[in-house]
Amino acid sequence: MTDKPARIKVAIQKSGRLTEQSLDLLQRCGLKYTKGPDQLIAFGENMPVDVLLVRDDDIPGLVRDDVCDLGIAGLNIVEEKRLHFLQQEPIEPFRILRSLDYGHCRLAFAYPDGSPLRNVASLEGRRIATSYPSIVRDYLRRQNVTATVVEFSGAVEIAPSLGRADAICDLVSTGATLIANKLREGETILESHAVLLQTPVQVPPEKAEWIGKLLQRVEGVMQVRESKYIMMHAPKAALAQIAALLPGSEAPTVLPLDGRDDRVAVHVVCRENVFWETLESLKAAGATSVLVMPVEKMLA
Ligand code: PRT
Ligand code: ZN
Repeated sequence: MTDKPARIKVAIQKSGRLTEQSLDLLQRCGLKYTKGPDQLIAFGENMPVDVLLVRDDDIPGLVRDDVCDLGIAGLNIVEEKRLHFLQQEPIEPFRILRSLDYGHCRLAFAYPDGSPLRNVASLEGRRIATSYPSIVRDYLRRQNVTATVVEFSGAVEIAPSLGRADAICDLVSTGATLIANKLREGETILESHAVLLQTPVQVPPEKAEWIGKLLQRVEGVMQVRESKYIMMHAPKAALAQIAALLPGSEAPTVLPLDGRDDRVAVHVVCRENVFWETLESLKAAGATSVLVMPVEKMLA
């Protein structure tokens, strides 16, 4: 074990698609911070938690080497680095603590328009450009396809038109980049989103306590984002029907209404998003005065 002071270091992306939501998540967990003069570290003011702002590619390595206790990066980067580290040393390089609800994209094959290539099986003996060589090699091996993986660090989508590859495997979100480069999307090999990583090293108790607190708060933030507090008036006779319509709810609180024997007030927390269709079904079941409110904080 190293002799580090008991402050927790969390690595997040310095500037990119995951930065804003990662900082927002830490702030919602209660962290107030001041950025250092070099903008590479944000010092926690009210918790023993400092945030290192780095390139996303460096995050898994910083967590593996125990330079940082926690890290947030896309599963695409995490899985690529995990496979790479496992080749060097056959022990899990870090722990993936949980999935986060942002940074969604997919790692997928794509074939040039008009080419005879249509699926992974047709890639036998061909060249595939990608920034994810370990994931792609691992996938091809499992599919029993022998192909050459050409590593690109960016602009993978132009590799076929440059004559450098026959197909690509890259991240896709809306699909607009593929269309603009005359590529057809094929098989998805990884559904990706941001994940929270922890060092594989056992942490001292004073750090473990804060990591535990932080994790519980992350859990709360994730639940709150989806949760809604619903209030309505409903016929007593329709209570079972109404409870069945509410997504992910626990037993509702049922309160009497002044001067009404047949109707009650119903309050409930739904742990899933509530859509207009649900409200329409509640109304059809006899509910009136239906209010849906956001939940500010939650501790399960
Ligand atoms: O500087 P640094 O190395 O930290 O940043 P970066 O440029 O490597 O990463 P960045 O900020 O682009 O992405 C960070 C993470 O966001 C990725 O590792 C993914 O986990 C996630 N993410 C989500 C995406 C996308 N969506 C995405 N669409 N990362 C990249 N893209 C790119 C993709 O590579 C392709 O070029 O967007 C293009 C496709 O988008 P569509 O919408 O046209 O399909
Ligand atoms: Zn990167």
